[in-house]
Amino acid sequence: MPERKTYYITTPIYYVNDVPHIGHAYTTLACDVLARFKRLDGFDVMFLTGTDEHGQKVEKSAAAAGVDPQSFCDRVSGRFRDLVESMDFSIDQFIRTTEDRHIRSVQALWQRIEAAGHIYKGAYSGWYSVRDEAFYAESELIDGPNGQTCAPSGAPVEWLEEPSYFFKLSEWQDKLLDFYQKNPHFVLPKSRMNEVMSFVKSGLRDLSISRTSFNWGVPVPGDPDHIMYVWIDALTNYITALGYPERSDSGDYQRFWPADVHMVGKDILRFHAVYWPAFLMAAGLEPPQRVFAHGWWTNEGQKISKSVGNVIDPFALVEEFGLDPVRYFLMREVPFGNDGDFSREGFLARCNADLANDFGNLAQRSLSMIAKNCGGLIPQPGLLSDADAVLLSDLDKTLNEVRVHLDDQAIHQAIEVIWRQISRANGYIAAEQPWALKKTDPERMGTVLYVAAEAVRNLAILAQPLMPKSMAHLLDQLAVPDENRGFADLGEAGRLKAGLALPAPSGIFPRLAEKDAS
Ligand code: ME8
Repeated sequence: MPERKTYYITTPIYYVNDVPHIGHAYTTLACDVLARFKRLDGFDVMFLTGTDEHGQKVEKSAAAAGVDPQSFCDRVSGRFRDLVESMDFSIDQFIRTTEDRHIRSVQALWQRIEAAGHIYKGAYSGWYSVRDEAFYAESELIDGPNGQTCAPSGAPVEWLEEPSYFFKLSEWQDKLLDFYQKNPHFVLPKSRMNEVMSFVKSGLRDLSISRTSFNWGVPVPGDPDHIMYVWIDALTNYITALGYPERSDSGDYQRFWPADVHMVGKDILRFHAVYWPAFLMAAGLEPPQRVFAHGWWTNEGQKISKSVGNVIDPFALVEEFGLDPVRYFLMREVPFGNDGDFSREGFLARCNADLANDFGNLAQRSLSMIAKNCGGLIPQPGLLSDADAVLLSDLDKTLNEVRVHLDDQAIHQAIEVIWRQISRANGYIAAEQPWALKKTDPERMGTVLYVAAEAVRNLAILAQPLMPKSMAHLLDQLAVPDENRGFADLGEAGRLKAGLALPAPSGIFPRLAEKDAS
């Protein structure tokens, strides 16, 4: 039997200096949708998330909270795990950079890069931002709000002078440009690939990769006064999870590396698209296949920030409106890759229009007419009319269209394809008027309701990655067995059997409203 195709997708590992907010939920959700889609499409999937626990920022946050760094990390990492539960993320692994396996892995990678001659010892003097955990050139700095000099992100910077190990990044300019040219889709969206290329073309300076002024991190092998730069530590998580270095010649590393997609926010693209492939190539390892940089969420038009006090809590949102509307809105509202704004009004309008009206209505009227007019049994279809055949054959083409979009991580376009079919199916029912056929032509009514039920079944299977719980509930109502919910069951292969008894229908998408407005 041929080996199954594999798919390895990762989220950034999140800093534990802060509790999870909607931005973190968004990135992991996008990966969850892609991972679920690939599993249903027959792939062997590895979906990784976790927490980034070292570095000066975390050390400072722990000190401010008055606890030792490890206890602090345990506590906040636990909240990111809770988010996985709360949002039904189908992860295969949760990695923490304080785990022993990871410390071994980072040290092994360092030694390999060093042995290949890409690391030297020197002294760093320059600007550093603890909030970004990043070094900046003088030319990159901007004037901040209070006349302070800031990083381009607006984060404060400080002047550093200390002994440091360096990675010879300056030697990687041509090799990276060559790699991008050969892999023009390495970074998506395309505009982000252009940004990365112009950054690299503008010249690369050697990168300071160790610090001596704090302790919370992985010691440099053979020189424990130096703590590794938190980004070399963090990026390595993607191979630690596959068993690097001990099991790098067999098992998961062989099966899943290079990763299919590193999903990141646009803030951390440079680390993933410049430093990470350079580190890997320097160690003689393959770079990942794709880095997708998505956009930034604001809240009612404002930058989300703890100090403004407008952080959107994903736990509270799910508690208030239920999980699947939240999953749907985040993935559908904004073209994936662009920035987006969260507003409660926009949320309610979108969910009511697309879920309660479009999909909910299609499911509800098809199922309730079968319950009422066909004794709750899937009707026997007669000869198919042109309209029936067109609807079914359009549905058969949907998977391919969705697949093409999701291979480019164009999640919103995949959703649009599904919703176009929902709207066609609603149009079909409106045109065929099965309710009017009950008296005039019950046999034709049976055919129309059969085709409508098939449309619901196919669309529910396709929408599972997006809204797993609601779609499971809908497929239960169509009495589709658990083992017949994969993409192999779409179309002819899984057609509903006439005479199948359905449970009593119940709504899947209640209309949402502000509490005080109802
Ligand atoms: O950068 N909108 O961790 P982090 C959209 N530890 N996405 C957002 C967002 C927003 N407003 N805010 C955060 C780190 N994100 C490093 C990563 S990986 C080897 C190390 C998401 O906790 C987005 O994915 O600061 C962003 O890239 C990530 O959270 C930053 O998380």
